[in-house]
Amino acid sequence: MKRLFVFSILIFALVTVFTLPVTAEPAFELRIREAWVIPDENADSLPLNIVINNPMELDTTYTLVGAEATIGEVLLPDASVMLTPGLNVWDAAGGQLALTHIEQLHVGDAFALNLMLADESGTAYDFTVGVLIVEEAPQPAPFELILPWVRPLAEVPMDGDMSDMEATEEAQMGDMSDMEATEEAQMGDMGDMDMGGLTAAYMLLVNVDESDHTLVSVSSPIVGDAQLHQTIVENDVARMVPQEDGLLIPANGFVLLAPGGYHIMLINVTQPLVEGDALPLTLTFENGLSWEVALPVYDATFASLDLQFELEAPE
Ligand SMILES: [Cu+2]
Repeated sequence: MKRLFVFSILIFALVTVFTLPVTAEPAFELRIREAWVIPDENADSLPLNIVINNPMELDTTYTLVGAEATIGEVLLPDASVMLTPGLNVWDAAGGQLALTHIEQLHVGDAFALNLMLADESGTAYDFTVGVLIVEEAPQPAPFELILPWVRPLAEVPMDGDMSDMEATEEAQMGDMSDMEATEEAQMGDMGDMDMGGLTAAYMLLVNVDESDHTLVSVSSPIVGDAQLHQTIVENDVARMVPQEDGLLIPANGFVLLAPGGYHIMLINVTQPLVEGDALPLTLTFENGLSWEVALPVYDATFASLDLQFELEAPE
């Protein structure tokens, strides 16, 4: 880990100005399509395939100044890598980014890739992408993710039996009198009660298609039960309502999944989720279309949430 750190700092110093802040703001406007790596035991390094939409209307070009992943060392090409306005496809043909000194890659798993970006003015941004480990490239779909994240989960129950805990959880939900009692606070309470295996996923899900789509189900190989929920506050009481009809994403529009609102409830998670991990997730839509993504694990702040709410509907 120390070596990775030195590596990224070196890149930082060589490629860009020295005034970049150490802690950068997340890059909110960038939209993730697909990101994947295909394991190959015989290769010294593996290409990192990433498709990112940098919205045209913002007319901003970013330079990649560093990249790191806990799973291995990220190699940057000698030439500077740019995110130009429009769709950016970094793939094996493009030879942009590669992974080397890889610890372990299991097909079906995922990891987080942290990219450090700088815009033309030298302002730095953090951009975290969940990368799928797959046997073949995932099918493209007319969707994009902005700031996807999964709340970390320190522990999971040893016996894997959550039936009693779920019953307790339901009881808990009906009795929230605090205005701040979102599902986040509820999870905090559950954590205190030693309720493992339960967390939530959030994102801004953009539909770039000309027709409406409805997200009807979600699944993950390491999640027993993933449900679409909405937290609703009535008479100062917060409760989570399963969205039986799914989540509608209007044509060329988006739906925001954020603490206190819509979210993907992850129940019976079988592995701890720590920063540096990513959760592989399959989103299935009403027409049978499914989209494989990976959501990076970290604890986003409420400050960043405000910015998400300020985003305007995509063109
Ligand atoms: Cu929930």
